[in-house]
Amino acid sequence: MYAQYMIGSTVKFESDHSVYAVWSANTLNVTFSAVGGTCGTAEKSVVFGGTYGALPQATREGYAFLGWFTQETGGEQVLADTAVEATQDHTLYAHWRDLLRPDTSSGLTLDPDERLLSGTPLLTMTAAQLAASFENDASLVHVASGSASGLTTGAVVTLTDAQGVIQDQVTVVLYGDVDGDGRFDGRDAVLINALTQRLLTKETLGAASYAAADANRDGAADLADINLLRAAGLSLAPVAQE
Ligand SMILES: [Ca+2]
Ligand SMILES: [Ca+2]
Repeated sequence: MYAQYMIGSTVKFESDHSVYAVWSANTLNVTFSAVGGTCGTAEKSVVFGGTYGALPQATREGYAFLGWFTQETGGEQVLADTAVEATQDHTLYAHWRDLLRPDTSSGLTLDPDERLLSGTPLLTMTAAQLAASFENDASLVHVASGSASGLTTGAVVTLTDAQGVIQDQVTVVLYGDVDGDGRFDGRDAVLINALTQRLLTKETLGAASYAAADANRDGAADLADINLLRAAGLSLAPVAQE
């Protein structure tokens, strides 16, 4: 003899006991394969004819999670409202988009949210050297340098796949080079001043120039940065990037 318990039932037992899960025939087990990444949820139960419901997130360093698919390569994407049409237990596979990953030895820092690239080596690198400073296949990394003389704030690094489809894009920041000419001088100071006067905003200036305006990287663009740029212009010295 057995009793059936609903989820949330309060059950009182008089003695030692065993409880067995009895799945009805149309309950299926879905396994999540993170394919190189990690996922906190290994599996979930779904019901044939129902929907998949909430699906877990997967994470992988240096990649963007695209969602769950029926095949490791290709296949159909499965969303929370996708109907369960499979009649057997099955696996869903994480798909990933490749992101730019600077070599750990490159001295470059990538802000993962703003997609801004910074670091002292940018002061002296050529576009070709920058393109070779990533873990990614160098033939898929393209640098629009911004200036013939070298890298500047606003230079764009693009990662494509073998078919040329853009996978990721990051923008160079040289702290202090607000106007993106690769120099550190009074013209940058003028833009920082306009920012402090609220004549310019992050939106009008762009994320890279806005980040560059905090030349001493103390968290605010203000008089100290203006003075730093004026001094840099007089001495024709670059602003320290570290
Ligand atoms: Ca400049
Ligand atoms: Ca500052």
